[in-house]
Amino acid sequence: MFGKKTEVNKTRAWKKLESYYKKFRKTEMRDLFYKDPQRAERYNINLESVMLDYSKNIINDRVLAYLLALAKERKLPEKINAMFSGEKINISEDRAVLHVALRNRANTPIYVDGKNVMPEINTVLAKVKKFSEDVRLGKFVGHTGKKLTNIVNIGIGGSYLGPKMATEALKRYWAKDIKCYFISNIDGTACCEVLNKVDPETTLFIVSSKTFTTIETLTNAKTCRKWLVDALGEHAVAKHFVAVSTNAKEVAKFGIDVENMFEFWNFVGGRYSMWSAIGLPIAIAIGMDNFEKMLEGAYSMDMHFKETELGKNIPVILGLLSVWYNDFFNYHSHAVIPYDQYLQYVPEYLQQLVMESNGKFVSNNNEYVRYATSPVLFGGPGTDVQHSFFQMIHQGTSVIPCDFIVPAISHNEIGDHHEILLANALAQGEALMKGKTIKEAAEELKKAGKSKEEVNFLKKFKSFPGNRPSNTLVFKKIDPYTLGVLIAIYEHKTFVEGVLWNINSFDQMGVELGKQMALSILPELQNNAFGIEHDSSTKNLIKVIKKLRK
Ligand code: G6Q
Repeated sequence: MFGKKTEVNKTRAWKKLESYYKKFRKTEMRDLFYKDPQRAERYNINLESVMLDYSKNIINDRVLAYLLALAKERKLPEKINAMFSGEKINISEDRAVLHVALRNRANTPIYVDGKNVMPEINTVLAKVKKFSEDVRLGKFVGHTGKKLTNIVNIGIGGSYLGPKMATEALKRYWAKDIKCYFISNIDGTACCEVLNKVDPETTLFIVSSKTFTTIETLTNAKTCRKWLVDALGEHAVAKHFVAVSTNAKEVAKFGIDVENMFEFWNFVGGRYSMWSAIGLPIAIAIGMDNFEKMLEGAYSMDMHFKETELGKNIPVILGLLSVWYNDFFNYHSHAVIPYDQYLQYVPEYLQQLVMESNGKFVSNNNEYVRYATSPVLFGGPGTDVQHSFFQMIHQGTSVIPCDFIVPAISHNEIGDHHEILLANALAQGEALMKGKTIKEAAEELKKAGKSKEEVNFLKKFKSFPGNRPSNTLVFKKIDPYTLGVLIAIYEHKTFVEGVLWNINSFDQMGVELGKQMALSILPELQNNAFGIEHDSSTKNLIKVIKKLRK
């Protein structure tokens, strides 16, 4: 089936890693820690805003040197510069990739097709500032003169996950009287559940869609528009609907005045767009000063990524470790566990960022790749997930490297909650690394007064293999600046992986086929029309569902 293969895995640096891996793979982190008391200090990057401890990885200096050689062989520094300077690195769509321009706080010119993009970015940011302030201050009010206090974002994918994750992460910064809601799914329940909670007179709908052609968003927007018009009349639309899009024509066609449209551009990918006007709900909720702090945090990480040598560069190290596990150890999953309830949607957000960016099988040479690309990313907030999937992380047959995201201070320091939370975060990393040998398990059982038979029977069940890798990102407290730093770390880590795998992290052709087929099945569900020929399973499912819906 597959033609010519892209063979990043046949290059010199890759081969070196491969042969060293064979010698090194059985190395126990326990021993590495025992032999080197300085290990934690050496495998650590400490910035003002965040500290990365990557010492609990199955690495030594040699592994790192080989990984860094691979990065150089793949021309990572040149590719970082290409992205920052507006080159069209999204080759399948012939687009520049400039989410970094959205938070370019130095305002240095960045050119696309000979045009500096910064003036238009600044214009839209100024528009976001004015509008968000007007809504917050009650200067831009609803049709009946009431303050708009319910902000409903209608959008999906990249036009939803970032704003939802960030508004939740920064909930403590919301204006007291403002509430944010999100409608993404085409499932009517998503719409109804939100509309049941809000009052038309005080609700602002933000229809966020880069293309303004996405069926879920347009269907939800139409339903919400009808709901509003039924309650307040057609004239109310201008005061209750705004759009964020690149497509003014479709926005106008939908019936939103382009005056009420916030523009963004094709050089911003959906999943990288929360820094643009797509962040409007964030700006309204937390205020423009805080939104700008988030941009500043991301900008500081951009500068770190662009200007720091590879070996001391947080996104580079994280990206290299990911390739090390995914392609050499064959660990094809990755878990992200934030120990902060406000960060509960970060794993969901990262799922899209990572898997939509790097779940690819065609290389930039237009050939099939011969190695694993994106790992499966999943996660959830600690300690909740310790009581669900952590069983597998500790004792499963697949090894799943973890990232622990740990704020030293909580926004809700009540009693000793946060200390218990922190103790758990640190304990997981230590337990995963050290494990518990059968001998240790047996000794523990003996001490607990178990009989010889019980000890023998239980000792294996109670043992832990250990040597399971994790990174820990520690910072003071989740605030707008730190959130910007954190998200930019993962954006750039994803970029590093894409460069190493020689894939385009910035298209998403893989979501198209299902969409196309849904369009052909829809008329068959709605009436007795028959579309394309289906397989017998799909045909039967259509029949059964139609019968149930009668
Ligand atoms: C993200 C993807 C995708 C996109 C949605 C919504 O990078 O492109 O998730 O954001 O399909 O698209 P629209 O914003 O065009 O409605």
